Amino acid sequence: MRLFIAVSFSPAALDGICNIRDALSLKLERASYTRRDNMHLTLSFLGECGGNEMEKACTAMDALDCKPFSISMDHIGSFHRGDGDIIWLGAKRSDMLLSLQKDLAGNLAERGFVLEKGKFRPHVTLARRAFPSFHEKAGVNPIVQEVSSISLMLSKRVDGHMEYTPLHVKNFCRL
Ligand code: 2AM
Repeated sequence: MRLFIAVSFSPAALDGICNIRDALSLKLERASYTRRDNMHLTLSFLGECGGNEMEKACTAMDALDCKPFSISMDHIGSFHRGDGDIIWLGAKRSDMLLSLQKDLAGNLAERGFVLEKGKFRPHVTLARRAFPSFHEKAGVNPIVQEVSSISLMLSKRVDGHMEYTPLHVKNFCRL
């Protein structure tokens, strides 16, 4: 099974993100747009895992000691790809988010996961295979989301669509 760990969004935040995606679609000639149900911010991509690794991922999440905090998604950017760009909504720099991602990666590494190297670029993918390219970073009205939990997600292709299902949730305690 293909797994990743992500922050999910409230219905109100999803409304705002979908509005941004829909406004973006007016400026693009073609793209494959992320469906509302699939919008998330990935903290760690685990790739193909067995049952044992799934258990380890759950303990890595449960070992986190994190308090709820807010993030603000405030700009659009892109990753250039040969088959068309990935266009995303990016999070404003947040030390809490960065340390959550770092602590999670550390807990996963302690349990034997070999994670992709590279800078963490917190984002929600809005569109893939987008044309034409979109070079500049553009500010948008911020979408604010409280991060009070993270989820272990199963990624599956069903009838030609990606379907993401939460398998485990780690809630953050206020006190
Ligand atoms: P993306 O949205 O930028 O593609 C599920 O595939 C989630 O894991 C997506 O949010 C995806 O990010 C992220 N992810 C990170 N690395 C990945 C990889 N090598 N392959 C597929 N998805 C990856």
